[in-house]
Amino acid sequence: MSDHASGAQAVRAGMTLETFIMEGMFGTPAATGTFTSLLNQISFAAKLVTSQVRRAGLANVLGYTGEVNVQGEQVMKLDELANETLITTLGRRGHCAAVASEELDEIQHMTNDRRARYVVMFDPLDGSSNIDVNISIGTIFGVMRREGEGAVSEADFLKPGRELAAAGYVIYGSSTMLVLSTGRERGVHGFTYDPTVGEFFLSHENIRTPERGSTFSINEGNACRWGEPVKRWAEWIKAEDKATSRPYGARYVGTLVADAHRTLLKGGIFAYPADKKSPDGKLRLLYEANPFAFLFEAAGGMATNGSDRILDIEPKKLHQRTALVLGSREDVTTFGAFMRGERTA
Ligand code: P6P
Repeated sequence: MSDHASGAQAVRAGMTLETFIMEGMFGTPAATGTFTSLLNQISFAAKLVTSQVRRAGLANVLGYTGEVNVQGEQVMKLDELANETLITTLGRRGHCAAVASEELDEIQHMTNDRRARYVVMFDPLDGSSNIDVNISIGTIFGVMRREGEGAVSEADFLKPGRELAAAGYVIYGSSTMLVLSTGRERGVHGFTYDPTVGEFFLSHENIRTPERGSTFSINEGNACRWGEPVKRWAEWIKAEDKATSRPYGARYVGTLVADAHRTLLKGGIFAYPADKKSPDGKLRLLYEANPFAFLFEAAGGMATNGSDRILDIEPKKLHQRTALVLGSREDVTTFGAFMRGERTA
């Protein structure tokens, strides 16, 4: 490109998330003012949580609250703070009828106004066990459009992920980045936060997951609990074979948002399979697996529970768990072949 970007590039270079949404670049859903406004609310909540995360060590919001959440996990102060921030922000402007959160046993109603056409599910702070050691954490969210004129209920959330209107995440890493999609036809776009301006700027337009990658991401500390097919796949991917560019490199942060973000951009495979300790898988369908499955498919990648498409799973419970395999089409397809016994090496 010449020293001076052409007009179009120059305009897009300073493109904020808010402008990108307002200009309907996320496609027709954003054409309705309420959807646009809802996405901008989520962006604002991300700015507030970023500020809390970046000051956590100073603002005495590290450590445990002493409570245990519905997952049976100890609640970090920052978990609670992020949860409250999202609820308060989404409760304004009247677009969000209800929310479901990893930190709430039940859905929380936000308004009785039937004009509120959306519900939002989220994990307010994923990877919170990593907060105290300054490892990347994140927020994961999905937006579902309500059907019909009835009162909002849990049924509005218990729909397959393929019906999501939008999904995204915020990763609080070396920089804060918000990644968002309203579906395959409109792509996946990343916006990096500039704290000196207080805005998210378009930094990764039209993210595409490579057809195949070179890293695998799984907690090998669970290997003794895996089924035989997963063990065979793990041995295969670590074996020396130049013709098929193996072994793959091992990468595992232990925060879904971080491992999934790297895999979305660079390709490869992330897997949290079911095992003897977590027979239904560990990760949550509604606010962890579905949003990432939506993003990976929109970026040309793939997301299964090992064999079946995540986005086709019919949810039965708000906090139900699932096995989750995300990544490059070729790598996830190979994993599935091992799981179905079609491959043993
Ligand atoms: P394990 C973090 O606690 C989390 O919910 C996800 O962010 C992450 O992918 C997973 O659990 C890590 O679990 O068992 O490997 O520590």
